[in-house]
Amino acid sequence: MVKNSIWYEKIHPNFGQYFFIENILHHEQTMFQEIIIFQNNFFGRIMSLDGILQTTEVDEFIYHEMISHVPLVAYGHPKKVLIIGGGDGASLREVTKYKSIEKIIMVEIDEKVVTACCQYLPNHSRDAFSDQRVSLQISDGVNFVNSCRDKFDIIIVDCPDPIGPGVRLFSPEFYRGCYNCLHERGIFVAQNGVFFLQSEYVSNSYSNLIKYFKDVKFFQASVPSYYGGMMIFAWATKNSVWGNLDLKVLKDNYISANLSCRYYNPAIHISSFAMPQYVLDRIDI
Ligand code: SPD
Repeated sequence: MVKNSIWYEKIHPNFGQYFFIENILHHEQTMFQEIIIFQNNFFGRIMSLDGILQTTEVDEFIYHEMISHVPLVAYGHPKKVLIIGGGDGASLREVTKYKSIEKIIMVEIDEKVVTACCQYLPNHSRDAFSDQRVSLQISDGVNFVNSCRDKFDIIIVDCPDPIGPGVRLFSPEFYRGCYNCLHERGIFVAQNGVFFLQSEYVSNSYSNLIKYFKDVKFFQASVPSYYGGMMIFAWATKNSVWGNLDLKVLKDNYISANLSCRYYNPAIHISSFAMPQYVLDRIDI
């Protein structure tokens, strides 16, 4: 891989997408995965892990605002948040916007991702790692949730696809641990892939989450660099109190959080839970 060449992402056995490399900023094989960060003249800086595009400077706001603000605004005045993964720091950046939050634990398995992203993707974290409320723990997320005695209002799983270190973050063992360290009224969310190409992520996570959680549903957003259409996020709670989200409550919570977003707003929040019929048919709910 060299300057002025092309980086290919093999999305599917039969096709992929490509990006021109203007400049390579970072290339490293860690204990866990291969990290590449390069410059593209349209998407800005792009990070990939093990050949899979993780984030780009230009469209990351869509993914990170949705994975963070959908649970946080719904909950209203969250105090304790757990982020699993998210080494680039952008979910953390969104979470630290809430003044009500007293404690944020972020568990990332690969310290090298955090270091590389702080250096080459500084706009992702924007100094969120130095927020006094943040505790960054470099460890395995599955072990963390299964040994944690704390209870969180919100758990955000900002993980790669279920490949390499990401596999266990889609397992029943992980979901059981998340259930145990979620507050009774808490909300769990996790990225669940681009449905059109990775529908098995949603169907598998539905059948594994429903073993523990009372209410499991999905919301979506289209992120251009995640090729293939809408990206799905799983949402799971211990009871059905969040069954019918009220626009007025969301607007009040949004205003009192004093957020300024580029993608998220309360109307998008409500509409993101509407799923096309072919998705519902696959999940069988
Ligand atoms: N298909 C790759 C999806 C990656 C989703 N998570 C990326 C982490 C961004 N913080």
